[in-house]
Amino acid sequence: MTKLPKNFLWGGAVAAHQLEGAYKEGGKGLSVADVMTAGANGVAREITDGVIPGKNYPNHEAIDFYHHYKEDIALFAEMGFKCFRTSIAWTRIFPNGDESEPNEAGLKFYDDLFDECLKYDIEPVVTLSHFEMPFYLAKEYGGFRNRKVIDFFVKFAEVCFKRYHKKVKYWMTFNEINNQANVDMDFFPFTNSGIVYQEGEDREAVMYQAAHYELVASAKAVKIAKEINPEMMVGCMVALSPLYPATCHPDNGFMSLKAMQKRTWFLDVHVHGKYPNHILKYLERKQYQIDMTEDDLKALEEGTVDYIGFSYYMSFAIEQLENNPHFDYKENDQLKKNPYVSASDWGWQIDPQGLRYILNWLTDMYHLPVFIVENGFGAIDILEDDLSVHDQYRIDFLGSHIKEMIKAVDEDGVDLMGYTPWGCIDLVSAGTGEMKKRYGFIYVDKNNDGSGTLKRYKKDSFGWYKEVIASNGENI
Ligand code: BGP
Repeated sequence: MTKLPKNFLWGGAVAAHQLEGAYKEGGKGLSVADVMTAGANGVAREITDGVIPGKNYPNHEAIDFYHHYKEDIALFAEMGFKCFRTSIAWTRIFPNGDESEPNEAGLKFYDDLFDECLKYDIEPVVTLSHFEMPFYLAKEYGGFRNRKVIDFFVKFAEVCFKRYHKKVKYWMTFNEINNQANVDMDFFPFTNSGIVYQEGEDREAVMYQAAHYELVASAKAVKIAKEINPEMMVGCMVALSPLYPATCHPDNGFMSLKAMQKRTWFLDVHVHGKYPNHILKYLERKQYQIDMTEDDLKALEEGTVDYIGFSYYMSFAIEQLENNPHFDYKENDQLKKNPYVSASDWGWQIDPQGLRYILNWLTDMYHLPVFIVENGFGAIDILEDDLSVHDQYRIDFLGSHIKEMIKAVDEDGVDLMGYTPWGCIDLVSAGTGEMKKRYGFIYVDKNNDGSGTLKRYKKDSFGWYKEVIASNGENI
C-alpha cells in the first residue's frame, strides 16, 4: 500500500503561450503574451503595443510544441504521466476575442492534442486562461476593466466545454487569478486581465473592478460547464505562499494574517460564492465604487468551484510597517528575506515545508479537494558534450517537496488530487520571457536569441521522476 491514493494524478504542467510557438499559425490572433518582450538580468519584460520588428519575443517560436507535441507527449508517457496540464490559447479559438464564430483550425489543434494524450491514458487538465487573453480585447476593450469581456470569456469557455467535454474532465478557469493583487507590478495586471495602468489612476480600485468581472466570468463558466456535462470538474487556480511573520512580535503575526487575506480572498469568492467581510469592509473604507450588480452576486453563488488548483514555489516572511494602522498590505515594502531557508538564482526562497503548510491551510479553510498544479525549480541547466544534463538540484528540490506533500496526505489527511510540476519540458519563462530559466525533465535545445536545433534531451531528473511515479511516491 502506498501512502498516496492509487488514482493519484502524477503529471506535469505547461501553458500554451510558453511552449506552443506558432504564434501566427492556424489562424491564431495575437495574445497579450505575444506582445511582451524578453527581459534580461533582472530587467522587466516590456509590454509593447503590438509586435515590433527587431524586438525579442522568444515565445513566438518557443519550443515549437505546436509541431512537436506528438514527440513530447510520447516522452511524458514514457515518464508514466497520468495527466498533463496545459492551457488552451484563447486566440487560437477566438483570434480577436469578440468574433461570433470560433476558429475551426484552433479547435482542431486541441482535439488532436487531447486525442494524443488519451492514446496513452494521460488525462488532459486544462486551464482556460493562462496569461493569454486576446491582445485585441486588451487594446480595444481595456481587458477586464470592461464588463463586456465577461461575455467574451464565457463564450470562449462554453465553446471549449461543448467541444471537449468528452475528452477533458479537469478544468480551471483563470491561472493565478490572485497575483494581480500585487498592483505595484505591471506584469500581472496585463497578463491576468489585459490591463495597462494609466498614469495617476488608483491601481487598486481598477484591480478590484477587474477581479470582480473575472470572478463573475469564472462563476458563469463553471455553471455552464455543469449544464453541458456534470461529470466535468471545474476548479480555480491561485498562487499560494505562506506569509510567515518575520518575528514573533504580535504586530508581525497580525500583519501576516492580513497579508494572507489580501492574497487569498479570491478563493473565498470562488469557493463560497461570496466576498469575505474583510474585503467588503476594505472596499468601504477605501470608498471604491465597484460595479457589482445583484445578478453578479447571484452568478457568484451559482458558480462555485469543485476543487482548488494552486501553484507553490516559495514562502515569504513579512513585517508590519510603521504608520500602517490598518495593517494594509504593501507587498513590495514588507517582505523580508527569511534567514532559515535558501533561495534559487532568481531569489525564490526554497521551503518544502511551506507546501505542507499551504496544503493544511487550504484544507482547513475550504474543505475541498486540492490539486498542486505547479511547483518547480527554475535553473540554468548545462547540456554536456555527451548530451546529458545533470540536474541534481532539481531532483533535490522536487523530492523534498514531494516528501512534504506525502506527509500532508498521510499524516494530515489532505484530500490531494494530484501533482503536476511546472514546465515538465523546458519552455519560455513567464516572468522573464527567456528560455534560460529552465524547469523541465526534458531539455530543449533552444536559446534566448532564437538559435537552437529544438532537439529534446532527457535530463537526469527524467529517469528519477519516472521512478517516483512508478512507485507512487515511495521511491524518491
Ligand atoms: C507561474 C505561472 C507560470 C510559470 C511559473 C514560473 O506564475 O503560472 O506560467 O511560468 O510561475 O514562473 P517563471 O516562468 O517566471 O519562472
